[in-house]
Amino acid sequence: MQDRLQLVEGDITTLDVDAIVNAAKSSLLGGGGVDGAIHRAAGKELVAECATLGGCQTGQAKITSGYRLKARHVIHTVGPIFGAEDGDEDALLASCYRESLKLAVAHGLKTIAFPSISTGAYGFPMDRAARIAVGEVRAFLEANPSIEKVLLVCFGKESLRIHQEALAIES
Ligand code: AR6
Repeated sequence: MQDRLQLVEGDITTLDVDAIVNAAKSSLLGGGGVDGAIHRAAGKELVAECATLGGCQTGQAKITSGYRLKARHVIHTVGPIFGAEDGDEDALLASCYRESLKLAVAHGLKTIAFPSISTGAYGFPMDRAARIAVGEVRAFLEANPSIEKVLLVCFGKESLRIHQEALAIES
């Protein structure tokens, strides 16, 4: 199990995987942070496809092509805004991971990379978010043997340290 869930430090836009997950906003029309980086790297065809999708609700996910990215697809999910979801933040964040992985399975994808959803502009404490991510991905992998590898991409050393701790606590 452990080897199917891995931590990597770096920029998610560079990864050669079946899908990278985008921490998007509900319009799906691009923004700052990882969303901005993914749209810049993929090229403007990505926002054109996103514009056909009718947005996305918090905790849900939608899939597009990856265009100029090495990743074949982008799975766009909308994380909760910490403190603005009537106490449903944890459940909505867990839903982001689960719904993204369900989409991956439905499209026959085997390798998926996630950023730390909601922990930038949306203000989710990273230690709490990392424990939810690890717990949710582990549970999903146990039930879904078709997924070969899930990467949790840590943007910087501090993020890597926090995710290593979460992995140790949740194992
Ligand atoms: N690769 C991997 N992780 C990254 C990268 C990257 N290139 N760039 C940033 N991160 P955020 P959110 C990390 O703010 O909190 C956008 O404007 C970052 O350090 O990108 O879900 C959207 O349009 C942080 O840990 O996403 C929405 O409006 C994590 O990615 C809103 O921000 C998430 O930070 C979404 O906010």
